[in-house]
Amino acid sequence: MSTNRAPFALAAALLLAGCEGAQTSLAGDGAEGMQVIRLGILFLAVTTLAYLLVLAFLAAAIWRRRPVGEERDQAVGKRNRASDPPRFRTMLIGWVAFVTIGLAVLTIASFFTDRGMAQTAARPAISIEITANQWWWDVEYEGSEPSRTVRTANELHLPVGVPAHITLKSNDVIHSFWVPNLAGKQDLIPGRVTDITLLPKKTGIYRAQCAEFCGVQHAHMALDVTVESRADFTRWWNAAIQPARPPTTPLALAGYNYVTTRECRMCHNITGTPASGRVAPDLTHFASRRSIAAGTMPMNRGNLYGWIADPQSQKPGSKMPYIGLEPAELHAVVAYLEGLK
Ligand SMILES: [Cu+2]
Repeated sequence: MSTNRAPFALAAALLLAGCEGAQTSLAGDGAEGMQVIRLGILFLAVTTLAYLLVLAFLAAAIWRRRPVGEERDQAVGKRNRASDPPRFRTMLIGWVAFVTIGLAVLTIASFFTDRGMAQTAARPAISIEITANQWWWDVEYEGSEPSRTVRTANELHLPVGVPAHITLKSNDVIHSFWVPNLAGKQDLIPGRVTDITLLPKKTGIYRAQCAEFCGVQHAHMALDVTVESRADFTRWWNAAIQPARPPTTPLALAGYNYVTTRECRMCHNITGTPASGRVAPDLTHFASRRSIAAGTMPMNRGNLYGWIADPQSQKPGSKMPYIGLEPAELHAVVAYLEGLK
C-alpha cells in the first residue's frame, strides 16, 4: 500500500472498529439500539444529500457568476439571459419540495422508531431495579417469590431475546444508565423513578457506563453486562439466589470472622452470614463478577489485595474507607472474598 493511502486505510479501519467491541453504540446488539441506528442512517442519508445539494448550488452560483458594470454591458449582447428566471424558479420549487419531503420522511421515521421502542417496552418478561450511587450500581432482580429475589452489584445478566424492564433510581446525584451496544441512555434522577427496556438480540459481554458526569469517579462507574442464553441465565439466577459459600480453609475462616464481625459488615451484605449492610455493594457472590469497584479494575487476586489494602489509592473519593488491616488480616479477608463465587 502506498504511504498516501495509509491515513485513509487507518481512518476506515478505525471507523469499522467502532462497530465492534464491548462498548459501542454502532453495533446494534439490542432491539432499541438497532432501531436507533437505522433512524440515524436515514438522517445521515437525507442530511448528506441536502449538504451536497447546497454545495452544488454554491458551485453553480460561482460558476455562473453574473458580470457587473462594464463587463456586464459587454456580455449582455453575447448571452441569452432570458432563460435564467424560469430555470431559477424550477430549481427553487425543486429545493423547497426536497426540504419538505425530506423533513416529512424524517418526522414519520422518528414516529415509527419511537413506536417500535414503545412496543418492546410493552411486553417485559423480567423486572430489574437498578439504583445508582456514587459510584456503583445496586442491582436487584424481582423474583416470582421473595426467596427468588436476587441482589447483586455492578453486573447485569440478561437472557438473549427476552425484554427486561429496568426501573432506575438514584440515591444521590443524577446519573445516566447506558449500555451503548443495546440501547440509548436513560437518566437516573434522585426522587424520581425512570425506566428503560432492554431487548438483547445477541449473546456477548458488554460494558455499560454512567453517561452523566456525577463526580470525581464518574469514569469508574461501569457495569458489566452479560447477555447469555436462557439456559445459562436460569443457571446464573439459580446460583445467585443461593447464600454465600462458607469458608473452606482456616485462612478463609479467619477472613470470614473478620468480615462478619468488624467494619465490613456495617455496609456490605453477604447473604447467609451476619453481614447485612445495605449501603454498599452486595458481596454474596462477589468473586464471580468480572471486575472490582464498578469496572475500576479486573477481578483478580492482585487487584483484590490492592483494593482491600487501600481503596482510596485505587478509587479516590469512593466511600470504601481505608481500614488499615494488618498483613495477616489482609491475607485472610482476600482468601475469604476469593471464595465468594
Ligand atoms: Cu454516575
